[in-house]
Amino acid sequence: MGCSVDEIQEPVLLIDEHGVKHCSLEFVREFFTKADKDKSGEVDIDELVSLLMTLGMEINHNTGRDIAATIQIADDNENQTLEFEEFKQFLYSFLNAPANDLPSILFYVGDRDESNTIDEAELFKILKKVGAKASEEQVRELMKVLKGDKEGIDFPTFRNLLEKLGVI
Ligand SMILES: [Ca+2]
Ligand SMILES: [Ca+2]
Repeated sequence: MGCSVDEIQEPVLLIDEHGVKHCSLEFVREFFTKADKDKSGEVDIDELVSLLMTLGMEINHNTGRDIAATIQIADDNENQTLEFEEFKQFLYSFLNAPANDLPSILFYVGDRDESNTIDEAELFKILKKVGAKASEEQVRELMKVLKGDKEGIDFPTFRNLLEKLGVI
């Protein structure tokens, strides 16, 4: 049995040793189905906002803008709506990134496997999204230096990298 909207609370969240919140896939699916009122297989901003409001979230000008910005970053195929995979990344970012903090939003939306690090493939996607000017070769070299023998880079390193590349 899944969770209903009224039951969405802490228990569906797993908080890891870094304090990062993760949703179970079952929960994301349930949440997606609830949000996708017209059953089109994608969630638009109106559907999302109305669901968040039914969850008791107050949506003002600022939160609305923040949600819109996060949707834009999560919207991989740029059709202005969120398909399931995109929705999953939206939710992950929404749970973890502080409002209006672009580097954090990019980090969590971009961290597809929720590893709390950004690997090379994830980084390329993010940089493409923000239209970074660096070449693939430059980024690959930078990444090699930054991650050392680890799988990817952590948030402070990621933020630094965005600054170096002039993205933020
Ligand atoms: Ca989309
Ligand atoms: Ca990752």
